[in-house]
Amino acid sequence: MSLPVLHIGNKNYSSWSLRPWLLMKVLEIPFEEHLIPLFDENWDAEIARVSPSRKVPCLTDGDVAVWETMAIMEYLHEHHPGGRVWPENPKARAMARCAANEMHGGFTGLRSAMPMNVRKSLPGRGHTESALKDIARIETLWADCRKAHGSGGPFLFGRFCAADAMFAPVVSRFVTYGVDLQPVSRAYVEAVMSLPAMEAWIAAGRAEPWIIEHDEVD
Ligand SMILES: N[C@@H](CCC(=O)N[C@@H](CS)C(=O)NCC(=O)O)C(=O)O
Repeated sequence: MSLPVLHIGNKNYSSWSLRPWLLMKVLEIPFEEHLIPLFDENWDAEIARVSPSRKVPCLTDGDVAVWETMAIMEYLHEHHPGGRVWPENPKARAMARCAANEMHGGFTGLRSAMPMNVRKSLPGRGHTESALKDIARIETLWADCRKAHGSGGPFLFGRFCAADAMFAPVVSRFVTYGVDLQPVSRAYVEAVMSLPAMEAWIAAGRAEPWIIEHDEVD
């Protein structure tokens, strides 16, 4: 039987692609990766072939296509039960889903002022009022998750789960833009950045030749 295929965009820029990719790597869920460089000359034809929404990420598993990041997380949860994608504890699981969905639907101030760019170091850039407001909320959320359910490990709910995957691009942005953080957040950033899969994604992003002007704040 063939492996599911995760269709992703450029590793330097595609924050949505990083999320399911990292989750599957950390949880050792086997998959093949298909990278389509965003907006290059083959983009329109390639993305139309694999993703109904014409966006990445999209997971194809046989004749099933799953697009939208949160839908991919839930699909993986159904196919890999046992408290790996979401925490096993129901209270922790509810909070993890809230945190992940808050990330999915929000923090637009941060996302527009500090686009993910793993190969750059831009300390002090992008610190707009709305980005700082989002950052304050993220720090509170991370601290609440760690305090309530984080005793079993260094991640939001102890062991790495989908909520951590959702925040991995935020972690990367905090590093790129030199965001000043509380000690709890700093320790969490360190834990995510030290994941071998995160290091591998960043190394691959740094090696990419493509530049998307729109995502370059300098
Ligand atoms: N809501 C979508 C967002 C996906 C998304 O915006 N992906 C970007 C790349 S990071 C994309 O494919 N952009 C192409 C386009 O907008 O045409 C999700 O959760 O997966």
